[in-house]
Amino acid sequence: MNFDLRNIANSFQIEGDVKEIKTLGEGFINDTFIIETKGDSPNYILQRKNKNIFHPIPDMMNNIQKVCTHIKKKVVKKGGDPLREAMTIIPAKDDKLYFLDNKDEYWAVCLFIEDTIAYNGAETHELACAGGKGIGKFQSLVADLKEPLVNILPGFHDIRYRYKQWDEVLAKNPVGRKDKVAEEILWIESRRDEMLSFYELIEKGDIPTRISHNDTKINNILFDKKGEVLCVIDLDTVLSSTVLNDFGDAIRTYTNTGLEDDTNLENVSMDIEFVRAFAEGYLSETKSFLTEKEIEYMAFSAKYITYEQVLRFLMDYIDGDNYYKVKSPEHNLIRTRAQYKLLKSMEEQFEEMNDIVKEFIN
Ligand code: GN1
Ligand code: MG
Repeated sequence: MNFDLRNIANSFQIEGDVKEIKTLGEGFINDTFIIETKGDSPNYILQRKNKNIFHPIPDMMNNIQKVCTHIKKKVVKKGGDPLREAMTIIPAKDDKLYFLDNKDEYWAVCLFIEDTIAYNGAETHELACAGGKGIGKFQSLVADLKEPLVNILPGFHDIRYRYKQWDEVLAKNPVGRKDKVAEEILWIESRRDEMLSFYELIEKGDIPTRISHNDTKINNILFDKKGEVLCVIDLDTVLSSTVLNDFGDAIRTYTNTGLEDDTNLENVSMDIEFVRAFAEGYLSETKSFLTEKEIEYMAFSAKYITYEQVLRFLMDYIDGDNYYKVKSPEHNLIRTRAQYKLLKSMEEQFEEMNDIVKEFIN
């Protein structure tokens, strides 16, 4: 689809004149651009929000605004800079938090935070530790947010819901790919009971529900030049769920020695020293409020989220690539295999992961 990006940008309350609009990043869901302005005016991030995934988008934008406003108040109280330490949503000219274009597409703009770095992998232990602190701090900042958020992504990290989708896709087999991935399907099926037992603890309330980010992969965090976390971004998925999803997704991305879609499986494994570094940072911010059950299942959450990711990539492959953007017809299968290799590595090092959590709790 072709969009008149300038016209869209100018539908928002941005300062200055647009110089150029360029594509940014590698998101799998939304389309992201940077709006560069002339002179000293700030630059902005423009996103086409994926209405097939997040709905309703207006509710999602309200959720994000609630979270940002809450964080900004706290940053100001502590003498920090609310324009750098939290996302700033720029409303459209009609004051809505989004702009609906004439193709029925939703757009949103936020301030671009200058002098920051986003990483696609944790390069050092210090960075992983800082990332852990950042996610932990984010969770503690929103822990007392009392305003309810609308669940714009029902069933997002709910494995019962994922199995329902999975069973339907397998039954339909819409593009005839199922037979080709018989072995991969067994990877999912053989762990069904284990994953459901964990999920039951959340359903029963033994593991509490709190506001969490739900997409804590490393590139959703902005670091400053000193390597400290400045701001957690990509708040589309902020929901009431378990904080374990955030820990698990971070471990999935910070500790992988290869790429999420590595074609060379030998590259892929979980580096236990990065688990240690991330857990140290994370627990330094959160151990005061986490419950015993949350702590008990922290290491498991890494397996849970990685397993869920294997399932989601494989399900999308069988479904004919309708959810994730793909760069080649086999891309979702490549992702599936690489994430499965990571899951196996987590299973092999599960006891060590548990010991690390205990180490930083005591
Ligand atoms: C998607 O859009 P992005 O890349 O931040 C996805 C996550 C997956 C991730 C896999 C709303 O995140 O759940 O873990 O890709 N977001 C949504 O890298 O589905
Ligand atoms: Mg992202």
